[in-house]
Amino acid sequence: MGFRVAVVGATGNVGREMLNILAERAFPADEVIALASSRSIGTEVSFGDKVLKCRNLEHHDFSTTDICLMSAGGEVSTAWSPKIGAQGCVVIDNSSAFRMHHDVPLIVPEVNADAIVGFTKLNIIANPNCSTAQLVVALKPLHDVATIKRVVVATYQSVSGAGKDAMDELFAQTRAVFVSDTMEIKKFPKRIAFNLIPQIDVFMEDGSTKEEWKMMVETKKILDPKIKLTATCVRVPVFISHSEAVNIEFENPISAEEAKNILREAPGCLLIDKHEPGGYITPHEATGEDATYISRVREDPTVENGLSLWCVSDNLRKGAALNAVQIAEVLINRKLIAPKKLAA
Ligand code: 11C
Repeated sequence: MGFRVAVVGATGNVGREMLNILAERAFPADEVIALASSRSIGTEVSFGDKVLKCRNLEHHDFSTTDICLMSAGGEVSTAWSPKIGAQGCVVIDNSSAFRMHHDVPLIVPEVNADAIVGFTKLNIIANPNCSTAQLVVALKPLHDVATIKRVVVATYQSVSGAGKDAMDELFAQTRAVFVSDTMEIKKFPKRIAFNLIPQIDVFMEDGSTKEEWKMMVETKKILDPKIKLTATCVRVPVFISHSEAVNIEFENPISAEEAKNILREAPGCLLIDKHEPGGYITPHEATGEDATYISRVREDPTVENGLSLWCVSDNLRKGAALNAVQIAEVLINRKLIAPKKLAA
């Protein structure tokens, strides 16, 4: 008997990718149900070679569902995830609503799969922010060997992180430049076409942005609370895949060559690092792929035990949908859930 899986927010960028990934990985589901808000009822979404019609989230009986992949934003998650969890359906939530909650594990399977056991109180497991997920996949194997003290990261984040409307805005603005049309700015604080914007999410009191804060607190929760991290998060005119320039200071010595050998073998990582033009990964190549790509690994002689590297991953996949499905796979592989027996 297989599982019953609901995808909430099935018409969004991440919801659609969740359905793709469930199908690609032949997830052991007897039924996959696409759920959305009332305005998207009946909208058709692809699931492998099938087409699913979105049903109304409000009318779904979660007591007959085993796993809910939730990607409908923080407000919907705050309202729905605890109710769904209370009906015995495990919620894997892609929003930031519960990430820092004491009783909610925040999981990247390659990094802290063992922490998943903490989900049973609320039946909610959180998926991290996309920019955090790829970063911790790259940091974890290095931390295990040389102990990270401090990370300085600058991100180059694609517009798909801000949703489908944001992708449409980049497209429309780019077109407007070429045909000399009026340019509309709606989703981003400034024009994004042929530009970049050093603000993702709202400002915090200390002048950092919430995206930068999330990278710091989520890395601590997933990897190690002792790691110090400072981030500068920047939106760039790229449709999909986030890139990160990462500088790391370690407790113990580690050479670039050692780091490369470790990253070559590390789960979820793919090293592409040739010292020649094009011998590194770009967001265009990472799109549609599952790996966290690492390039440009080099020693930083300006600090003791320092390394710099370049890290790129598909933010809709490892940064969101893939990580959520991998969490569901951990639940199943570790026998932490079993399909509910439904009345005949
Ligand atoms: C972005 N990282 O690129 C954001 C999107 O906390 O899940 C994901 C926000 C989050 O805009």
